[in-house]
Amino acid sequence: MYLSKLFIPLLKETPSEAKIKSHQLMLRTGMIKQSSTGIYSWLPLGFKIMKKIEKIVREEQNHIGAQELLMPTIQSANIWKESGRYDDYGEEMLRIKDRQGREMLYGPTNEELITEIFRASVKSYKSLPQLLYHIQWKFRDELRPRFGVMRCKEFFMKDAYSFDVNDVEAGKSYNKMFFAYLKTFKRLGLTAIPMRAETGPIGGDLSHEFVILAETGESKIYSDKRIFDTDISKYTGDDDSINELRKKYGEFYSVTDEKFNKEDFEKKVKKENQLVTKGIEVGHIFYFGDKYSKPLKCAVDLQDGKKVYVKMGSYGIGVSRLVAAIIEAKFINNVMKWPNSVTPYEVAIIPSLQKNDKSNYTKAEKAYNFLKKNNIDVIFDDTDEHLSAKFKKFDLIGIPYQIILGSKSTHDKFEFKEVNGKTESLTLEEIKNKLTNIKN
Ligand code: 5CA
Repeated sequence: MYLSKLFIPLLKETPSEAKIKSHQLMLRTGMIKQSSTGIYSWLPLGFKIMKKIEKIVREEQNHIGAQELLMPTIQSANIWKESGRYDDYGEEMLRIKDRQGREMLYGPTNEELITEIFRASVKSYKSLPQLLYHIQWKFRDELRPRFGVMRCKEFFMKDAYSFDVNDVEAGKSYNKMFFAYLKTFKRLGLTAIPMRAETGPIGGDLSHEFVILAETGESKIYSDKRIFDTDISKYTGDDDSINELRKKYGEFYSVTDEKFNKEDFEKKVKKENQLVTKGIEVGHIFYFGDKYSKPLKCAVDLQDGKKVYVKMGSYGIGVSRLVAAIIEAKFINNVMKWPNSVTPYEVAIIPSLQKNDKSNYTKAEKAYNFLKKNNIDVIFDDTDEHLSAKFKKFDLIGIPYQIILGSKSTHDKFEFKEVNGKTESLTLEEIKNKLTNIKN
């Protein structure tokens, strides 16, 4: 992609309404544009990053055997009346009527709808366990939408639902998701810590929030620092190994403020290991047994002929929130660097271009064509801005590698720089090999 052709409405100034880095940066680099309070359009740069996050989330869901489906954004109020949540949910739910006067709503979450889908077809224990998920827009008429896409009204979420015959089997589904979440966040370049949390309007009595540390986070957290040393790569993902992993995490105190107990914290965590800080909730998982299956009469036949209400859990990841969360975690000293797994482009070619001398442009274009031919997703800054202005711009855009054509590049060597890392002088072939290795 030629930068001059990319639809990327860069802003020179930081918009005054943006209070945190990620919001400022997303507006300045034209990743998003506010359409109305708490509602955003995703422009090409931001959308490309979100799609890459979505792909990783999807791959890890598929990996544990979850099956993808798609449910509508607009739901009938009837199923919410059946579950009893229609009145409880309050003003966060956007309620609408269709032309026949039927009560509808824009789905804030889908426990009712998935239960309705499930009960219509599954009748026997033989079809269980089931893990179903969708990646879809959700709407919550938040009282105080803020921080851009971090807390907005319309957001993109992966939501999964598990169906099991009893608590023991349901625990296995919960653990599978727990493991898939840790792997997902690791692939996104994040350290997300599972913390015992309140269940709120979703309900149930077992729940973990997955939180990444950030000063700008809305969740206050209390934890034992040693929890950050847990290495998930040792765990294979079978039931026993995930049990071990859950136990390992269980050894360390880590809760959000609703679950905080000062006495407990001080008793269980030595002073030097106590960590009290803030974090961003990027995922949340719940186990709520038959909270929805019972009122919605979603039961299956057991082997002995008895009927049992299915035991359910639900598992969310804030896909659009993650775009902002990654920025909060990775934007250091005014320089952004996207993790390789989600970067919008793998490398940027940044030439110094003089009006009367076409040689750098020709060389840059040659490098661009060569890398593209070798399946490297590359962006070529073909604008005639001064090199220092280009660097400033790329400090914000955050492409992790740069090929710089300035005073240091020679006939067949290029200055290859890892953002916040070292600079080397490499041939095009060497650059291609390096980038291909990074990708794989
Ligand atoms: N159905 C459950 C399953 S998890 C559920 O809705 N859970 S939730 O309310 O915790 O939301 C799941 C995830 O969506 C959160 O962890 C968060 O990352 C994201 N999320 C929730 N509300 C917002 C919002 N207003 N703006 C952006 N992301 C949000």
